[in-house]
Amino acid sequence: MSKLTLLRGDITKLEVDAIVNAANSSLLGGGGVDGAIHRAGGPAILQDCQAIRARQGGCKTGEAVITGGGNLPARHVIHTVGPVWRGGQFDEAHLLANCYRNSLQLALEQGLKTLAFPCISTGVFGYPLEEAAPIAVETVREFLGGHPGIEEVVFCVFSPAEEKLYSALLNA
Ligand code: AR6
Repeated sequence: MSKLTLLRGDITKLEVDAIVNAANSSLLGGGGVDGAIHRAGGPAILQDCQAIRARQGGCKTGEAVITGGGNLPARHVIHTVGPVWRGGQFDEAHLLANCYRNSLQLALEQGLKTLAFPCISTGVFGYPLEEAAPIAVETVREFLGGHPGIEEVVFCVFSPAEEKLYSALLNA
């Protein structure tokens, strides 16, 4: 059975098949976890992103693309684009669930077995954590139930508040 685990810390340090990046549709980097991943992973990740841009433009909200991991301990980075919070009436919940589902689907297609997610959209993009966390946990749980190929998913949280909330959801 696949495992769901919780860890507080820097996602760029994790030795998993892929870490997920909370990117933007340009795929050219930015602040938050995106900035941290590009800083730690080095220019190889940006090069791969630029190749994807040349092929298909950027990445739409809710979708996901994969690159190498550059200098990271993770072998790959799955870049997904979360929705910007605009009050909740603009399909944000569905788009956020798509980020988790499409990242997992891409991992499965690539034969990856372990991956780690940050709290997508809850930083710069302003999605309220209390609303985003249950979507993250439920979407991943549901996907893993139907796809035993993925062995472990780590929720990599950054703050004590995130840790508390996820811990309650995962133990429920
Ligand atoms: N490891 C794990 N989590 C982290 C790290 C890290 N090293 N650094 C930050 N977080 P954000 P978003 C957490 O803003 O809301 C960028 O500019 C952070 O505390 O990174 O999806 C992109 O280029 C928060 O819980 O992503 C986009 O333009 C979570 O990661 C935009 O921000 C997500 O916060 C995306 O905004």
